[in-house]
Amino acid sequence: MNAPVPPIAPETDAPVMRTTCPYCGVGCGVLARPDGAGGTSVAGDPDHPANFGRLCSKGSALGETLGLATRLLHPMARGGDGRMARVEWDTAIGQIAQAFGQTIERHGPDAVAFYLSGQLLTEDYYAANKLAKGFLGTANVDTNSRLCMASSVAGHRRAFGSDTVPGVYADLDEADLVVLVGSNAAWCHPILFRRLEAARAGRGTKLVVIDPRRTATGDEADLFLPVNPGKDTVLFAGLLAWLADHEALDHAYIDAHTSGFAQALASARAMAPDIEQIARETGIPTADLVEFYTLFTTHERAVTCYSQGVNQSAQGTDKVNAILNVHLATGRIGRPGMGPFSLTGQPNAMGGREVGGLANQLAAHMTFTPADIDRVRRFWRAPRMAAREGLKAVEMFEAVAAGRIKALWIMGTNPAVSLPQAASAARALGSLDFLVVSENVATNDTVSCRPHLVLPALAWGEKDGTVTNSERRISRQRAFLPAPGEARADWWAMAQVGRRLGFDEAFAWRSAADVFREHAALSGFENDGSRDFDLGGLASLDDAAFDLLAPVQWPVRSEGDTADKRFFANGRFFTPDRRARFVAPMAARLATEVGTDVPFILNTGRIRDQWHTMTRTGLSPRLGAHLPVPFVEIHPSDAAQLGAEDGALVALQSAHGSAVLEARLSAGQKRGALFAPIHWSNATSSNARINDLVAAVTDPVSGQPESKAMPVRAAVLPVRFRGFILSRAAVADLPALWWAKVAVEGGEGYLIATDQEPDEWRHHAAAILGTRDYAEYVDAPGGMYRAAAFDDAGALVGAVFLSPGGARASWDGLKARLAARTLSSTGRRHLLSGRGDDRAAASGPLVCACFAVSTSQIDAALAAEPGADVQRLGQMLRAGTNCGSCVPELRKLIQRRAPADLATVGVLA
Ligand SMILES: Nc1nc2c(c(=O)[nH]1)N[C@H]1C(S)=C(S)[C@@H](COP(=O)(O)OP(=O)(O)OC[C@H]3O[C@@H](n4cnc5c(=O)[nH]c(N)nc54)[C@H](O)[C@@H]3O)O[C@H]1N2
Ligand SMILES: Nc1nc2c(c(=O)[nH]1)N[C@H]1C(S)=C(S)[C@@H](COP(=O)(O)OP(=O)(O)OC[C@H]3O[C@@H](n4cnc5c(=O)[nH]c(N)nc54)[C@H](O)[C@@H]3O)O[C@H]1N2
Ligand code: SF4
Ligand SMILES: [Mo]
Repeated sequence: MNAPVPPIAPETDAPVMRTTCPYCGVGCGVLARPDGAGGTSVAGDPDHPANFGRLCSKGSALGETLGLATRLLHPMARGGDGRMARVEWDTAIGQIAQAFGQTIERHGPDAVAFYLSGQLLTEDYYAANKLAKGFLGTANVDTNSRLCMASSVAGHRRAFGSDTVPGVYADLDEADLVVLVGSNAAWCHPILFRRLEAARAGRGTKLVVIDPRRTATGDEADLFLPVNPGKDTVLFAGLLAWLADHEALDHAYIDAHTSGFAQALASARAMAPDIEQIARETGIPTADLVEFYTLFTTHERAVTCYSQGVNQSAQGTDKVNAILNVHLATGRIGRPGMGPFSLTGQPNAMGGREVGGLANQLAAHMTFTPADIDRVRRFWRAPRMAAREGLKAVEMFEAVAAGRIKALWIMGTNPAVSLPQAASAARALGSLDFLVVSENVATNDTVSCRPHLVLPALAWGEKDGTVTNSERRISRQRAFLPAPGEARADWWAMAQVGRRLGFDEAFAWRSAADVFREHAALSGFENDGSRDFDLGGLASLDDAAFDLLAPVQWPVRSEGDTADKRFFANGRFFTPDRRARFVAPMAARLATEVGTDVPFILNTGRIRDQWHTMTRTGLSPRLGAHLPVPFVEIHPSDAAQLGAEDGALVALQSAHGSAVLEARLSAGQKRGALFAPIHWSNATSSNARINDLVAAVTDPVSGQPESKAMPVRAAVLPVRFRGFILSRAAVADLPALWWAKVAVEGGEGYLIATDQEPDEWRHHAAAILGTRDYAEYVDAPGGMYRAAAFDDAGALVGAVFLSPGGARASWDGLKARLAARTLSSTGRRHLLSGRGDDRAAASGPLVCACFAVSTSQIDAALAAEPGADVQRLGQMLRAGTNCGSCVPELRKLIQRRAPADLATVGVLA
């Protein structure tokens, strides 16, 4: 158990635990205080150097996601009848050891594999790699980071000889120019973005955003460059040539510390011969190109942050190197306020890279060279070292489908949703001889793929260990809740399997601290500065020191190492000749081109208040209120051509699958481009799993899939009725044509579409609302159906509402009623009339998730005070004053109302 952390709120007796947010790679410190009755309050840790007390909407809502209702609490095994039944942990461990052991005996070590996640703790990740690469003899260990950071890893290794993120967050405070490439940081790294906004307010930092669509982040930019999908390489090749032509190169740095410059410049010139050609290819107006190039030329303190718009593409590694090239050519790397900066997505994307979680890496940032293999073998005293790289995620699932991989252990990821060609991936899982899934939740699309065994893993608040954020800072995740049911740490389960296979000594860890010390020791083993990753100074922490470990950035080469944590200021890299390498960019082409039958290009990504496949954020009513349904963003002119009004259902179809999504008209889209979120799965919607459409095409260097440019066609899906269902309990087997599930206060909500007549819905409603008393209103000719059920106290417990037409009806009034738990008799009477409680009914979409402030409240405030700015809105409604994630949207609402010259607003402090 953890030693109690020094008291943080001395005025109360409640134990407060310092821990780390389990969502994005910003890695914010969290103070968690369980109330002893199943609830937990959370707040930002004012002393954590990633967030200094702030949390975004997702972090703030963590307390709402800790319930046990959806959790997997016991190991379950599939019996002969196909049903899952409880088994003892001991039996489960025996089954895995036997299945993996026998498969290796019969088919060799490469017939088994592990598919892991950047949401595992470093200790879990370390255990998996040691087991597979040292003791089972296979490097078939890959992770969802392949879908996330692999191109950055590959780009770093090509340029630096190591997978090193050179900079630190403080560089954003000290920069004069920040360029965000393929990053919607306002939504995906919100607290880091707020830090950047604060720096802009203080120092006037210029912000350039490069993205094919205008996002909440793009809205905040001084200069927004709407690059054509995939054309970042051309844009940065053009910048390299421009720097050369405008005498902005650092020749001394290039000569002393790099190689390959002349060739890279020649290739860049060939790719981007003149500004008109660059404008044509990138779709960026010439004047804006010149402005960007000039800004970069004249601002030495420049940081270029990049994320999935760069990584997730068929030429992602070249995009990364095109960015690294311009920083190397100007010597702007490793010094305060300058450098390239890969923003990592998951809370422990970096930790996974540190332990060698990718199939082409070995532990502690070593690779599959004979010397490294031998070093790791000696350290582990490994009987069966993997001798070569293993299969990368997409190849791994191809090998599963082809029957070459026969036993697979999935841990902390939901590949049936997140892999490209998700339906094929799910089918492949069903064909395995042995599939084990370690999960927090009892059901999701992967758990539905008929695993032989599912294992209950500890979740956030229960697990204990370390994670590393985007700036290489290691923070503790500490347990503040007891392990529920029979849930166990992932590292523990793997260590048990290792021991069952006969490797007692190698897997004798008693705690996360034991695993961490071994990991730290390996990083320092025969290192002497030859490898970037070094935690040698933490290798002998005792248990108490591990429990109290304060956030610390690597490298920590010796105890108390306080050297500057930036890399490469000294110009010494980790290549054999210690010089950085320029990489000549290759022609930038999309993997698959649009055509007449597939005229749209589908881009995919994230929304502000949901996390990936929604197994956790999907439980929070507050987070569900911002963007409740799966949608597709479409340019108004394209929508007009399709005949799609805002809110209509649109069917997308690709060569691989289809989805039905609600149209959101947005002038921020390019013509011919669509954007859809990745979050919905078959568990949360009838037909919105976006990766069913996305082809499994990968970058040739990194193996990362192209997730952001899939050719599709689109058509309006005519439906006769739209409506919703509200229910205290989840509803199984919805009889609707289309549905999406939304967490609502007091129960579950479903937004639905149907072609069935009101009369048919009378039967469905009876089944959904059960035997309880309910009132009905049927207007068959008018196409209206409404039913509402009440409990003995008269409170609303369920409702089914349908109305004719293709647009979604507002459900805010009814939602408020379900939450209320009591209802006046007038309220009940009004309910079926659809009039509802006016205040609640008029609330409209939620903008500020922290204080539940809706669009209509904001509109009302702006009507009352037309000159109100963001700060004033904060005073009036509290909107935007907590996490600030909604500030860009507030600004937009203000701009929409205000004449252009009134639209300037201050930045929140
Ligand atoms: N709210 C929220 N935050 C998250 C997550 C979440 O699920 N929800 N997930 C976390 C994880 S794991 C990750 S990896 C990060 C991802 O963080 P981001 O990378 O910021 O998020 P995405 O929405 O995937 O994609 C970023 C942008 O790339 C743009 N893009 C698409 N194609 C191109 C292109 O060719 N060039 C350029 N320049 N841009 C392009 C997209 O339009 C999109 O706006 O977010 C993390 N934070
Ligand atoms: N088209 C398209 N596809 C994408 C992306 C995209 O932008 N576009 N983005 C890609 C990226 S960057 C990412 S990171 C992936 C994310 O995709 P996934 O990793 O598949 O998404 P999650 O929902 O985070 O899945 C994590 C699962 O692990 C469980 N879990 C959480 N913590 C633990 C734990 O400690 N132990 C165990 N055993 N289980 C745990 C959760 O309940 C959940 O089911 O999606 C990728 N796929
Ligand atoms: S920015 Fe938000 S999601 Fe990311 S670590 Fe901080 S609180 Fe968590
Ligand atoms: Mo990610």
